[in-house]
Amino acid sequence: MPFQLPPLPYPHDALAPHISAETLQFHHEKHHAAYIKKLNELVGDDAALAGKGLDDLVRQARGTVFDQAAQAWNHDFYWRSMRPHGGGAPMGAIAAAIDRSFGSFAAFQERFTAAAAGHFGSGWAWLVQDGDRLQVVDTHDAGNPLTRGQKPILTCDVWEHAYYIDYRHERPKYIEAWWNLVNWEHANTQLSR
Ligand code: MN3
Repeated sequence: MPFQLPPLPYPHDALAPHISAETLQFHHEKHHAAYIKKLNELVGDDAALAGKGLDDLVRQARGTVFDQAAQAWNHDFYWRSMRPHGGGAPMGAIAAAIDRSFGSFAAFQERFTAAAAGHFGSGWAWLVQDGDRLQVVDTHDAGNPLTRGQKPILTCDVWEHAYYIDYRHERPKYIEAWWNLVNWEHANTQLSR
């Protein structure tokens, strides 16, 4: 199988109480795993796609191959956008870049929260680098900012499966919890790439 489910970067219970072990188990071992499985089935049937990496598929593929590849990519990036005992104020280069692009961390937080909470239907909220500025964007379904020439820095999954077990229909409560998990080290690593 060309694509493997990457392990979660922390134990299932490591993000509690913000995201429960049950949510992570379903989200990683059922949802994320299903995208990888379907991607392998699609790529296995198509000689033109064999040997391509996930980044290439996200940038080049269309239709169902794009959907599965981008969901595989987005979930791996989402796990790494969070960490146990994360959150708080940003530090290092990302802190300065946020101030430069949004005016303040509070202004960025407000913008990102509004994008994540206000996104209609399934999708993702992102902090991206676009040229020399940071921006908040949201994408529908499997959408990924790489297809718009933007560099992903952080993401929050706003598909219902990301929060329904813990928060039912209350997406804003999940987003509030997500802020306690933000992995600023990951953001700094992406910014410097
Ligand atoms: Mn998901």
